[in-house]
Amino acid sequence: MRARELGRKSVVVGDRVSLVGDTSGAEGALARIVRIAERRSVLRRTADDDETTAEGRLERVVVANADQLVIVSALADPPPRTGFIDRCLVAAYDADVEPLLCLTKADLAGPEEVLGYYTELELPYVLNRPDSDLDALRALLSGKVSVLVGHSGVGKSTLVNRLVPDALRAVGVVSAIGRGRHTSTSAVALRLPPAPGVDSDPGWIIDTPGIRSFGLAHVSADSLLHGFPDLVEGTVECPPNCPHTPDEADCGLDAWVAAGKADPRRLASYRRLLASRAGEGDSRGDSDQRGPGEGDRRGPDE
Ligand SMILES: Nc1nc2c(ncn2[C@@H]2O[C@H](COP(=O)(O)OP(=O)(O)OP(=O)(O)O)[C@@H](O)[C@H]2O)c(=O)[nH]1
Ligand SMILES: [Mg+2]
Repeated sequence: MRARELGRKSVVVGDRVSLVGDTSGAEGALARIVRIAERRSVLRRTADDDETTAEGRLERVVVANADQLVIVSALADPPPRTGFIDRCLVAAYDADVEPLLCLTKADLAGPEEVLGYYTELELPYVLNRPDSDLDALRALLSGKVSVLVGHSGVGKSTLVNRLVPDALRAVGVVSAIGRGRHTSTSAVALRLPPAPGVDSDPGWIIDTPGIRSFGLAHVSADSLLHGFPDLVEGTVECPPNCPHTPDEADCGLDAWVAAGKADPRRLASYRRLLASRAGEGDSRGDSDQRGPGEGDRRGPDE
């Protein structure tokens, strides 16, 4: 339990804490969390993108101290949404957490379209199907604390069960998008089992409930661009304080894309995020008041 002296400070999955009391873990044992160590990284999201609204200010810490954000996207059922992946990338760069794209259900559809969208980015990725071996993924998880995020039904818990055979995470059927039932309801950190014959630390994996959107009200307009490293160089010719919006005639990004240096869909995605932050629609009106780390019951929007 939390000690009273912690006040309203929240404890989230991934926190390193100091305990006093009976730390034996035996049945009936009681220990108190008396201190939360300084967090190395904090992955946050907000309920929507506009910081002038109550929803935009409702911030949820997804997880503390993660080294890697594993963006889990199914190739079908539910279909991939690059807008959502782009938001996760922004959040990862903002939190100084390395991104890894994990494409699941490769038995149902090919990855070409999603990967084609990210060709200009050196984004590490893994492909998964029910019969694929997980060696490549294990190698990328080794020695790190990795958190899985993605829409409901993309196969996060299925993956965790394969990586950690005694995890016994419940897996569900994919519900109609928008109906938004999700199977996992809280985030759980699990220690990965050591690989046979390998001495190094296998790392930790954190399963989280499905989310429908990744609100970015806490990320400044300037920092949004960090999630689009393929566009950054295209802004060097911009006038000072260029807002990079479509109505800014001198914005260098239009010429950058016209010259074939980046995918026009990436620029469109970046500008959608800018508009959303400015409260110009596209924000995800997910205004329910649930606590940190909990999933979104309604279905994915982006
Ligand atoms: N065909 C196929 N189905 C898969 C694959 N991975 C997972 N599934 C199925 O997808 C469904 C949803 O999987 P879950 O692991 O519960 O998804 P989740 O991401 O944990 O969902 P939430 O907990 O709701 O966020 C289950 O019926 C799985 O059997 C895959 O690689 N291929
Ligand atoms: Mg799950």
